[in-house]
Amino acid sequence: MAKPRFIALPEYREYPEAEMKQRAADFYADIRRRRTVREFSPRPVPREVIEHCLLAAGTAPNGANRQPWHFVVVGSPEIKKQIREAAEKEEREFYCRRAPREWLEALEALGTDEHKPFLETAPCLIAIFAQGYEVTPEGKKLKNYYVQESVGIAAGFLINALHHAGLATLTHTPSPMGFLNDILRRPENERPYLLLITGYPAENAKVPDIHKKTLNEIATFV
Ligand code: IYR
Repeated sequence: MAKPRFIALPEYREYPEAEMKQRAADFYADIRRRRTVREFSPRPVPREVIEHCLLAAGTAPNGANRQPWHFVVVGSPEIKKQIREAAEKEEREFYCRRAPREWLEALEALGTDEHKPFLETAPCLIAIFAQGYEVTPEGKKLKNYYVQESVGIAAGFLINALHHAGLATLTHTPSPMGFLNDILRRPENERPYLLLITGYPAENAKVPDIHKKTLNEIATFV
């Protein structure tokens, strides 16, 4: 058993209460501006921005610090085309056959359908993979813990970091999305978790007129 090694908490900052309140309010004001966008501009995004956002995502708390994620950043038009074709095939199945009526009704307000042009228009698709286990250099399988939670938190950090940098995102989950393993040549221990479409919104991008629940609806103080 490895002995735990501790260091003094580095870089924690407490703010004076007034500043704390202002920061909390400012953060909410900024994150509430984020909207999922389905119409993207083809303008390229700086690689350095994506790199910093991925580093931010990689700081997410996670099970046993295994960091059970891998991000594939797709900028290649050929690979984007392959992903679009495979995703639209699944989506056609979903919208025309598999989806129960109740699910389609729930999606009505969003105006989504089986056409996914953004998979080619957007400059950057970030495929997020979850690693169910690790393979040691000796070829031994090492189980990971709280994989779904960990990768979900990292995806949240990533969406937040991209928004903070001024980029729009769309969380896209064609189902099933095993085709991402084939196209992106990811190993057996990784499962696609989310495809994060990233870029600038198209000039006249429109979003559905939907609203968030109130604090009373989402929280209880006891
Ligand atoms: N994956 C499909 C359907 C879809 C499902 C949910 I839940 C959404 O919030 C949005 C879409 C699609 O991407 O169209």
